[in-house]
Amino acid sequence: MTLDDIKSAIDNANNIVIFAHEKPDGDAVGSSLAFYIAMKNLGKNVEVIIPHFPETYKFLPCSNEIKIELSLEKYDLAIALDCADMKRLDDPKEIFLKAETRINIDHHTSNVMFGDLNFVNPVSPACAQIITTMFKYYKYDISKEIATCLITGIITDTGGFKYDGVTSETFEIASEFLEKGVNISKIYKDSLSNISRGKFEARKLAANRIEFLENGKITYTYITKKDMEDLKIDQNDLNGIVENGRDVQGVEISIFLYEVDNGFKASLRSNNYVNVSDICLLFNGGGHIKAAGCTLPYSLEEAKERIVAQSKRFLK
Ligand SMILES: [Mn+2]
Repeated sequence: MTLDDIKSAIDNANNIVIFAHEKPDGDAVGSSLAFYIAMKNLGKNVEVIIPHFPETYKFLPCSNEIKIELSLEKYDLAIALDCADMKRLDDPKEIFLKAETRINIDHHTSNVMFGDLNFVNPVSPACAQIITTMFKYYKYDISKEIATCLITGIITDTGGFKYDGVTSETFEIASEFLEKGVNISKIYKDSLSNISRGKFEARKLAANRIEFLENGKITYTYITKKDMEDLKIDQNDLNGIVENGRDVQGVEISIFLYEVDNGFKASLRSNNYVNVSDICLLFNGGGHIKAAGCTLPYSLEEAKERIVAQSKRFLK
């Protein structure tokens, strides 16, 4: 079975490299560091590459060991975590492709099974929860450091245990980790509540621009490159903006656009019945049923028009 095949691949590898998705969130970062520490504990020569590491997660153990450039050209094993497809994989993608064996561990419904070995569970609320289950199955020692990284992934991808993907296992894991001495309350604050001034200003600006469309069933807002320059922030500081629209009563779909080199990235959230991953797939993106994204290579006006037009079609 796949889980055993992955274990053999790990056992047989000397040099391992760990990748996450571009613009990594708490799940991508937490999963990567948990895997990294576990591989180090096994005595592997392991590297984790995150070219743009978000400041928010500097509190995680071993975050100072994350590489922005890799030291080898070819690895025995490359592991992609929390990443649905090759397009979203962080750079350098070619090093991932060149590896002897490629493993894909993820929980996105839109995962395209791009690894030689794929362990994908779309009903798991976080990649970190899948990894927790794997480590238990492998009887790896889940140290306090590893548990801190894993619970950070779980807390951030569940919005602090509040999304409906949360399972009873999620709370069992949290309970076990609490017993190991992991400070869940502090992790919650560090990763979800405490935000920089720049991030706060970006949220304020985006909130001021929110438009209510389709009788208040859709919210739309945006941030341009110029805004990011003015506020001295980067894309990592935009996490959470799309949630603001979703929290308003009567809203089914929240749309947030932010400018990138080739147009705009769209981040979508839904409340009850719309599958936003399906909307984003129409634009070659994807994600989860209630949280997804895509790239719109258009001007702001055209990007807005296209994504809103498709979103409307999904409303009841
Ligand atoms: Mn995730």
